[in-house]
Amino acid sequence: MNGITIALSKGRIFEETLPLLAAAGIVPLEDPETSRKLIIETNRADVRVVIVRATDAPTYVQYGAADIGVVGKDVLLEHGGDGLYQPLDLKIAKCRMMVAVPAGLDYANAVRQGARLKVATKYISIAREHFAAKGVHVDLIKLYGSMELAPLAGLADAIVDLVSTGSTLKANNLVAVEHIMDISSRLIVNQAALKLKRETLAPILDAITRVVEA
Ligand code: PRT
Ligand code: MG
Repeated sequence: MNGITIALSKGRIFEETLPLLAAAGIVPLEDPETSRKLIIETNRADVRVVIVRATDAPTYVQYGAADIGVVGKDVLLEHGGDGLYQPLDLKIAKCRMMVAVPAGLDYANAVRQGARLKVATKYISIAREHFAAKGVHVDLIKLYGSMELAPLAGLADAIVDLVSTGSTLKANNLVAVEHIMDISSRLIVNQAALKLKRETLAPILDAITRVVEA
């Protein structure tokens, strides 16, 4: 295939990438929220969008099944970034990676005592690195979603999760106690495609760069 395949997840990444694609003259012809199609044609015969699970976008781009993709820094750090060229912070889908605990828990004390803290998260590598850097001993428990439930159900003492408005934490009587890092989405590019499809890719990457920096 000589054209360009773009990997996007539906939801906030798809929505927030639309204006960036539009600036590059690319308009998807269907909405993944209403269409069940996983391959979406665009106004350009040589550009298509594939709809993937957010955590699968780096994998599609790494193996060249997609030439470019959009992915949260959280997902990228957990993936490792092998085989990916990351030219651009798109500054979309912004949030913060936080440590949160049940309201009322004395977190400072819990991490000071040297006792092992049970931490539930989808973001094992980010969490491991964060607590290792602080010298805090943790037992990490891998979850795939609804991290907020873990401390309430007695599975963990704390969670590491993304926070945007803070309303999910609040609704579950949790409070953020540490800010690990700011998160936004990145444009990732397959390294081979960057060379082999430069003629088609370069104008798209340039147009997106211009609109992000504007
Ligand atoms: O939802 P699904 O399981 O299919 O996949 P996903 O969660 O990986 O995808 P999606 O589309 O929800 O998220 C894609 C990317 O958006 C993530 O990788 C992040 O980089 C980014 N992003 C930005 C967020 C949020 N904001 C966010 N608030 N991802 C998730 N959340 C969740 C968070 O995990 C928590 O459960 O929203 C909840 C908190 O939101 P507030 O507003 O209540 O604080
Ligand atoms: Mg989600």
